[in-house]
Amino acid sequence: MIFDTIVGVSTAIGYSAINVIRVSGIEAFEMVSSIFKGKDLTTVLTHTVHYGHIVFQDAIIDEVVVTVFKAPRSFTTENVVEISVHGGSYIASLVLEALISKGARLAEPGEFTRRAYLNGRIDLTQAESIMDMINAKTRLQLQLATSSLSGDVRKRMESLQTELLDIIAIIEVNIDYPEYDDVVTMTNELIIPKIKQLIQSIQTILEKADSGKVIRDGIKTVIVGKPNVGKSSLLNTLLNEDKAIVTDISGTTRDLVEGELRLGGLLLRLIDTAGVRETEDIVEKIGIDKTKKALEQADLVILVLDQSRELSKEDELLLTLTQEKKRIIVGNKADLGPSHLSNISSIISLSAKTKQGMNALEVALQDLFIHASMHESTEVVLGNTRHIGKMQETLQALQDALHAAQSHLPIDMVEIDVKNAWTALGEITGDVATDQLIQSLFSKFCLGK
Ligand SMILES: Nc1nc2c(ncn2[C@@H]2O[C@H](COP(=O)(O)OP(=O)(O)OP(=O)(O)O)[C@@H](O)[C@H]2O)c(=O)[nH]1
Ligand SMILES: [Mg+2]
Repeated sequence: MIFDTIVGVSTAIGYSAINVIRVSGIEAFEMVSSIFKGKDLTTVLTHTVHYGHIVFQDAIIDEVVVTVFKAPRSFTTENVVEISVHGGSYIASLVLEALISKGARLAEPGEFTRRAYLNGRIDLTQAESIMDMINAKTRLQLQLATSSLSGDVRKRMESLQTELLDIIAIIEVNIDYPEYDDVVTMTNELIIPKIKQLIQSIQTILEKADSGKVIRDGIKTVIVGKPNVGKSSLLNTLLNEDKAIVTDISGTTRDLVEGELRLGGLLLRLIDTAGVRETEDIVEKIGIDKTKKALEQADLVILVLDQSRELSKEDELLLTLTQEKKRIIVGNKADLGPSHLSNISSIISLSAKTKQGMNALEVALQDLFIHASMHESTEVVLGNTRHIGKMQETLQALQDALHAAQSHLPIDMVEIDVKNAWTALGEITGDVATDQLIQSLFSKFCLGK
């Protein structure tokens, strides 16, 4: 496709040494050359770097270095020039202005990447992984995004699509040759095991995706316990800062206090809560309600008990309340002497105050999640919420198809479901993408990307 020439600043505008201005489009070389004093960029080789000056309206704006990428060997597959100017927003804005006066258009957010997609250089999963890479905060998040950038997700989706095509082919043969009566049962015998197998693969991918999601979005970790057991102290110790207020008064924490902890490549979104107990205090009551809500949404619960005391009614209530959750039970205040709670299985003894035993907690946290993560996985790990949603749609459509086939519904009914599965899969890679989807996806990108 031939598009107009766009320009954008690819670096964050602010106080920096260098800004990179990117120009892409059919007239990129001519436009930059018209304001560049140095080599004639329309005649230089691709992938070369040139020193010179940006001159506009007879004044030198900046001393720059330009990099030239000739179509189709560039990010967008178009002619691309990257101009490295000095930092600060003023110079960049002058160069933008100069290029716009030569006919370039200011790029919309994500427009460079959109062009790379529209020109067939990358698929949707790769475009999205660029955004995920920019947003990554941990090593695993980055790893997840880069594996998708390399095309792993696309390849896996294509292999699933091939399997779907297999099924569609059998159905089509049946529709084209309806005169053979025995073909109907024959078709069911052929496609039911194939659909079942596909359902199995997709279920495995979705199970893996759970850990992908955890890597991408972080683990929502809620610290709960009765008042005064040291929840806020534990949060502060984990974060290594005095984030939450700690006092010896029960009911100190009234609202949720949050902090982020990076642990072995994982991101924990820690939430300290108000201690749970019966209370008449209206503010505390609201806090406790929030605790219960946070508990429902938690990926992981750290239940804190005070091991210097016997188990109380409130502790028991919380043990029951969190039973179904992925949880770690902590026996805090280990510095105060022998534990009264050693009968509770897999309790981790530690002291938020002296930090003894904190290591064991970190190991337990990593064990819970890293095992399930991408390291030992041979199946592709989907980390992107949109992809996971589409995968679930695919699964649903296939389950409908299976049901239809098993109930001996007319074969064209089965085909509708199989084709729905095909469409949902195609929407992951962008094979089947609506303009609206493309528009909304790319508008989430930063400017100049
Ligand atoms: N000896 C000892 N004291 C601790 C330890 N952790 C917390 N404390 C003390 O226990 C008291 C309560 O600590 P907090 O962290 O405020 O407890 P909390 O669970 O957040 O309490 P609420 O917010 O009221 O629910 C404070 O006096 C802390 O100094 C510990 O490991 N050892
Ligand atoms: Mg507290």
